[in-house]
This record gives sequence, C-alpha cells and structure tokens, in this order.
Amino acid sequence: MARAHVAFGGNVGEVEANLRRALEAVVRLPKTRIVRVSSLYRTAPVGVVDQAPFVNGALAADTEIEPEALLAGLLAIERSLGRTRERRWGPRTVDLDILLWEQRVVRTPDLEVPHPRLQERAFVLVPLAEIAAEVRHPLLHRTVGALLEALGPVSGVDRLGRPAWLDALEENPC
Ligand code: A4P
Ligand code: MG
Repeated sequence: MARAHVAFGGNVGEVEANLRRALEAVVRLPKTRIVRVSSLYRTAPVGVVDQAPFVNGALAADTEIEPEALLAGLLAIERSLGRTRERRWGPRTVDLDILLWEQRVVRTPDLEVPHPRLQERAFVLVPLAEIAAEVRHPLLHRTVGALLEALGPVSGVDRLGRPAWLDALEENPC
C-alpha cells in the first residue's frame, strides 16, 4: 500500500461538475481509496495566461497499484470526460497529475514523479499543503509546507470552499 498525492484541475465547461465526475471515477479505480481531498480553489491561469481561471485541488489516495497503472487510470478518466489537448498548458476539462508517491522517484518517458513543476506552482502547493503539509519531497528534501513558504506571497489562488460531495469521496471504502 502506498500513499499517492494527485492534483486535479480544469477550466472548461461546468468545471466543478466535471471535477466531481473525475474524482468519483478515481474512487472507482481498482485497489485505490481516496483518504483526503482539499478544498477547491479558484486559480489564475499559469503558463498560458489568456484563458479562463481554473478550479484546482489535491487529493491523497492509498493504493496498491503501481504508479504507471494509476497514471493509465487517470488518463482514461481525463479521456472519458472529453478532455481535448489542443495546446500545452491550454484549456482542459480535467487534468489529473500525480504529484508525489511516498518517497519514490519515477523517471520514464511517460511519467515523472515527483511532478517536475510542483514546487513552482501555488495552484498545486496551496491545496496540497492543506492536506499534506508535512509530506516531504524526496528530491528537494523539504516538506510541502516549506516549499509553499519558499514561494513567498501567494496571489491568484482563492479558496472557493468545500462542497459536501468532497467529504463523501473520503468516506468511500476500498
Ligand atoms: N506525465 C508525466 N509525468 C506525469 C505525472 N506526474 N502526472 C505525462 C501526470 N502525467 C504525467 O500530460 C502529458 C503527459 O504527461 C501525460 O500523457 C503523461 O504521460 P498532459 O496532461 O496532456 O499535458 P499538460 O498537462 O498540458 O502538460 P503539462 O506539462 O503536464 O502541464 P502541467 O504542468 O500539468 O500544467 N494554471 C492553473 N491556474 N491551474 C492549472 O491546473 N495547469 C496547467 C498545466 C497550466 N496552467 C495552469 C494549470
Ligand atoms: Mg496533466
């Protein structure tokens, strides 16, 4: 059993409804259980800035499957929600990124864990710190809370709240 942390976000269509469908699909992945989900945050777009604001969050899952298998499951969920990839960092229905996997380091053509840009991004670190401030980055040797602090003052990340459907996800048994 391993604890994985996953970022989720989107900025196309009924964003919260899409995220809900995505996370309900995560709950149905084999041998995987969501143990914590952050609040939802409205975030200013990073990278390509001429696009709609995102809703972002992060979750912790306990899983018995391997990182490559979880990635395949997450990509299948993105596809099932009609994600199109027109441009890198551009608009997306739902994006699901693996951030951390215990203290493991994975570097393959299809998967990089820890996520290579997590330490640069307030839209990732703010929700992640809400649920995993004490978790350590295996390469940077700092906790998520310390990485967030190192970013300095955060702007463009506003807590939207915590809809009840998020709590229901955490209650789902294996
Ligand atoms: N891949 C490699 N490592 C991973 C990983 N740890 N988790 C590969 C997930 N996927 C990983 O992903 C392309 C490929 O990355 C996958 O097929 C997988 O094999 P993608 O999701 O199609 O590409 P992308 O997300 O467009 O590119 P990239 O570089 O992953 O973008 P980011 O870094 O995820 O950034 N602004 C705000 N406010 N909120 C956002 O959520 N997101 C992005 C996308 C930009 N700006 C944003 C947000
Ligand atoms: Mg992605």
